[in-house]
Amino acid sequence: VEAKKAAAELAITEIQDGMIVGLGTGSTAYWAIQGLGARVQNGLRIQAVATSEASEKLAKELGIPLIPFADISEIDVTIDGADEVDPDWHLIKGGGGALLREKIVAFSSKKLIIVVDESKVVAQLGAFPLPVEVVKFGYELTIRKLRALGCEPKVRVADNQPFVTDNGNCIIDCQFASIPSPAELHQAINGIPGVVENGLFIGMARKVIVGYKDGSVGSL
Ligand code: A5P
Repeated sequence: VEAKKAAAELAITEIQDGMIVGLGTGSTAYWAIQGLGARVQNGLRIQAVATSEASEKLAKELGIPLIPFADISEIDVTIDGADEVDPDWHLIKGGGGALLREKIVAFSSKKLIIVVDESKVVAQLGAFPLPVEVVKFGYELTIRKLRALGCEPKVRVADNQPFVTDNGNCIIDCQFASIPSPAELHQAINGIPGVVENGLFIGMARKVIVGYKDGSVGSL
């Protein structure tokens, strides 16, 4: 907890009056939203968009003003977590199932700040199974095409049912032996009809803040 909180607290120091802020999802982004809530209560004036229903609910509880996507063209800063970060700042995201909304928000953000604890930093992506969001229609076929890319695909289950995303889709967790060429794999996966989006975030992060067990922080 300390490591995640420390990283999140450093990240929110970048947020200033008047900004439109993207709120990430997960247990690290949670601390960023908490910290922003406290600053808003102390007079910080921001407007926010959320990357999941869970984060939207938390923001509302904390009194962070939310703005409809229709009213914005760009987001100033988004603060989000990740499941893996490599030395090129490529990411695997979607462990929490929010990868599609996270990628939509990240793509329209001037700056994406990633907050992680040290356990997420890897030399090469792929030990964490890559989450892929797929539509339910014909997903047995979609899964075969994913397997043909060289992974062991598994339908994500929650409470003995296939997990359903905020967008009404399924998540297939794809275990590759390793992911030596993340950009190519990203293209190949998104080229399969039935795939909505995958959890590889290539060249999107502009800053990575790493929190350590002793509460110290550093940049990657
Ligand atoms: C949510 O879909 C993910 O992309 C999260 O950003 C990721 O799982 C990180 O979550 P934690 O901070 O809880 O590890």
